[in-house]
Amino acid sequence: MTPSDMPQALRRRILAGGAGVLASAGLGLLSRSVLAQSATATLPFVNGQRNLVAYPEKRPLIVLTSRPPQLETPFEIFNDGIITPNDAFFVRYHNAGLPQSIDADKHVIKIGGNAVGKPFELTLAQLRTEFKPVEYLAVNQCSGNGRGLFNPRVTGGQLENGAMGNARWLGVPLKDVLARAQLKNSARQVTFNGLDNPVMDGGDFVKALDIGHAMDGEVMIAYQMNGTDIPFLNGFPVKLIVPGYYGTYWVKHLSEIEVIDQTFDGFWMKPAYRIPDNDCACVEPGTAPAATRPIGRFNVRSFITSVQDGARMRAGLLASVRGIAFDGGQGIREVAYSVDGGQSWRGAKLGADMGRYSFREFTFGFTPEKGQYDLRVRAWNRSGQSQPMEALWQPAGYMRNVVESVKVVAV
Ligand SMILES: Nc1nc2c(c(=O)[nH]1)N[C@H]1C(S)=C(S)[C@@H](COP(=O)(O)O)O[C@H]1N2
Ligand SMILES: [Mo]
Repeated sequence: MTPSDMPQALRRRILAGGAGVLASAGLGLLSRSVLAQSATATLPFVNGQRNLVAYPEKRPLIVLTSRPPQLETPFEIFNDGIITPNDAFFVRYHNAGLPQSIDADKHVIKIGGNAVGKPFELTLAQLRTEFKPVEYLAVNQCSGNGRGLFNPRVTGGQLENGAMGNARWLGVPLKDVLARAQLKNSARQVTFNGLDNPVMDGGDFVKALDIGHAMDGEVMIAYQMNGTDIPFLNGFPVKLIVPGYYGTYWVKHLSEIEVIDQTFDGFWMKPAYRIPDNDCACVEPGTAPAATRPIGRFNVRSFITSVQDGARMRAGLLASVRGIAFDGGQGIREVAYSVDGGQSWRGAKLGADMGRYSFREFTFGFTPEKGQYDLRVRAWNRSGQSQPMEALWQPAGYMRNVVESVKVVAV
């Protein structure tokens, strides 16, 4: 992002916040020094060369696109802890018209639609003071996390597995806010819009949930992430949290909520963000699904985080291998590991349960002899769902959850 691409709000907020480097160096100097320091990463697929750039409030992250900003978390960071730090959390936008300035004190959320009896506006101050707050950990994951690894390849953002993160969200249940709007019996869906806009007409990013889901008491309007303001690029000052569901529903810079008497069919619900309407949400590679439905909950995933593919290990030395697992909200029941490419499996040790929407840590010990190893992990959730050994395929490149392989050599 060059300084002229950078929304005013980012500048002002950072400058006002007194981040030393920016304030003293000035933006022109900053962008040159960022460029001078910029590192690169090579993701494990063809055309996987990426720049690492530090955007405002962010450490250097993997740049997928700069207009709008789309940033992926370098995978090693997931080994630092169960919570993904705000400055390392991935960023995804669809439209390049980011808000020019957001004054949290003036921000309002408009609640309306043809299925409410009493439309109203809510300020951030009201949200913070007039409702009972709730807090929980939950993973946000982009539908296309891992899309770059699809084989055959599919179009769309070519991500490795860094378009996910786990954070502690503090906010107010959407249910309590909607309860003030006097919902009519005709209420069928609730739509959500944020302050970002398309640069040309059409395609505003609006998402919808069924009324029962919106009123489940868990869907949250969050105003804090990991104990502090939500970073601008992650949706400051308020963001919808839909635990267990793909990130596409987690609308950022939330400004408009409408309760409507029909199924919303805006572009981002139809035809975008749909999956094959069958049990595996998959089709034969290269074919199109006969019918589709909107994408929903996460499937089960697990990753080794302490060892990267291609790493060298010390032969004869006990290595403690660590990783994370998560699912769409049942909670993780079991993680198994293999060091021989899936021939034989043993149970890994689960870490503390931080809630059924959070990453769950696991560990296992492994003393390699000299030679090559193919490490794999596979998780099950509490309803017995797991991960496929061979990757499933679908044309949009969503929902990758194959048992990944980490090849290491012990010397
Ligand atoms: N306002 C707005 N909210 C949005 C989007 C967007 O383009 N605009 N993208 C969605 C998608 S697809 C994802 S994966 C998540 C990413 O959240 P993050 O950028 O905070 O990581 O934001 C969602 N919310
Ligand atoms: Mo996404």
